[in-house]
Order: sequence, then C-alpha cells, then structure tokens
Amino acid sequence: MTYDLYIGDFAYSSWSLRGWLLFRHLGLKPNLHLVDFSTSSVADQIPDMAPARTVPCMRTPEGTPVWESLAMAEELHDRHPDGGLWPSDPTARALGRALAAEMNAGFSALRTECPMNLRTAYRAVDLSDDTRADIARIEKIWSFARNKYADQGPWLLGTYSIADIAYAPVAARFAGYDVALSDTAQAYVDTHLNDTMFRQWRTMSLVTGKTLPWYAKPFDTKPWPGPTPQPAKPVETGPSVNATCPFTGGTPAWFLEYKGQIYGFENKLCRDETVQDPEAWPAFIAIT
Ligand SMILES: N[C@@H](CCC(=O)N[C@@H](CS)C(=O)NCC(=O)O)C(=O)O
Repeated sequence: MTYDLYIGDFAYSSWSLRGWLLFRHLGLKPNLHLVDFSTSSVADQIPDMAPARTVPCMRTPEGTPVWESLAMAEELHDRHPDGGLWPSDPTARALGRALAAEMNAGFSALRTECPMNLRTAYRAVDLSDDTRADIARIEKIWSFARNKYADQGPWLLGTYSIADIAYAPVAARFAGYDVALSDTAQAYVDTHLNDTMFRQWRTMSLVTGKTLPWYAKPFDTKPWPGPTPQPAKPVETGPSVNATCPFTGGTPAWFLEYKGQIYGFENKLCRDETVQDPEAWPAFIAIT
C-alpha cells in the first residue's frame, strides 16, 4: 500500500504544485492521478475521494482522504518526521507554520488577479492596489524570515521546508507577472526558479495538458525569467549513446539531441520533459 495523490493541471494548479512538492521533497512516489481542468469540475472527477472536492488531495496508505494542502503537509510531516518537511528547531518551525498558514488563508487579491500560469510570463503588468498590498505583506514576512535565517541557507527558514512549498506558486506568480521586488524578495524568488524540483514541475507543465484560454491575460509577454535551459531538441531516430532509459531503465524508443549526441528514453513524456530543460533532470545529466 502506498499513498495516492490527486493533482490538477501542472501549468495552472498552484495548490497541486504544493502537493506534488511535498511528496517529491520526501522522496515518496505516490500513485499519481491527474485531474483535467479542461473538462468537468474537479469534484466530479474525484468521486472516490469524497468529501474532498479540490486538488491536491491524497489518500493515506490505509485509505483516509486528506484534502487541503496544509493538512496534507502536516500529516506527511507527522508520518515522516525525519523527512525534513519542517526543521527540527522549534523556533524555526513555529515561524514556518505562521508563514505557511498565512499563505493558505490569505492573499486572495494576488491569487485572483494573478493566477499561476507557468506557460507564460507577462511584462509591465498593471496591478490593483489590493494585489499590491498583498505583495507588500508577502515581502514583509519573507524578509522577516530571510533576515533571521540568511546564514543557514537561501530558503525562508534557511533550509527547504513546508513554508517554501507554500510560497513556491507565489514565487512563480511574481516571476510571471513581472512584479518588482526588493533584492531580498527577488533573491528568494530566484531560488525557487532555480530549484530542481520547481524546474521539473515546470517542464511537466510545458508538455502536459492543454493551454486554457481563460487563464490568459491581456498583457505583453516576455520569456520565462527562470534559468535559460540548455538547448535540446527531439529527433526521430537513434541509435542513442545510452542503452537504457535514464528514468525507467527500459529500452530507448524516443530520442533527443543534446550537445551533439543522441540520447534515448523509453517514454515520449520523459523525452519531452527533458527537452524542455535538460538540467532539471539529474538522472539525464548523469549519463551525459
Ligand atoms: N485551500 C485548498 C485549495 C485547493 C484548491 O482550491 N484547488 C483548486 C485547484 S488549484 C481546485 O481544486 N479547484 C476546484 C474547485 O474549486 O472546484 C488547499 O490548500 O489545497
């Protein structure tokens, strides 16, 4: 028995990103179930998870449905106390809990006006006063944490924690909506944009699911402000320099060209995600 994890669209579901990061950070591989945002309601697509009606939601190995990302986070922390979801230092953990809770309960102007959209970055976005107030509050609490834990690492509490998982989609929104930030806040956003797990999720968002027009905004666009991916392109045929897929160990059937060499993957999806940002995938980089 293992966990089941239900998530929504990779490009648009900010809460799902949080749920996925929890499991990824723990190194757990749940049975993943994808909910399609382009069809019926989320609740209609997850009847076996009732009364949960939003994503992310998880089913514990013994069968209990858990919805609300913060409830999932705390439950996973309790079940995997050595997994590093919260720091062992109670002072840092207390602050982290306040930061994460404020995110889950608030910032509705920012969330409404700037829905996460990992497929697009806008430039010179004119934001409402309410959203600017949310941004100012986030900058204030981020800098409080960063000033306290700057010497322990680049994350809110120094090391990566549930607090950072809570704010990963906020970093994505600040990046995607061209929000001008203090140096401290911008450095924290850049830490997310450079994070391997975040980059992996973004590659998935670029190759999975439809582009949904109701998330589009009438602003000029710009290239995604994260690290520029190393160039890679899909190619039709091998042979590949690798005999087995770096992700599955299976026989290569799908190929890409990277730095003048052909590499093979068992599945098209693995190949396509790697093309988007090869360096996001350490198992691939290890064979290059
Ligand atoms: N507070 C919830 C929010 C979850 C949420 O709103 N998820 C959205 C997708 S990003 C959803 O499932 N919406 C479906 C709906 O509201 O019907 C959490 O922390 O998990």
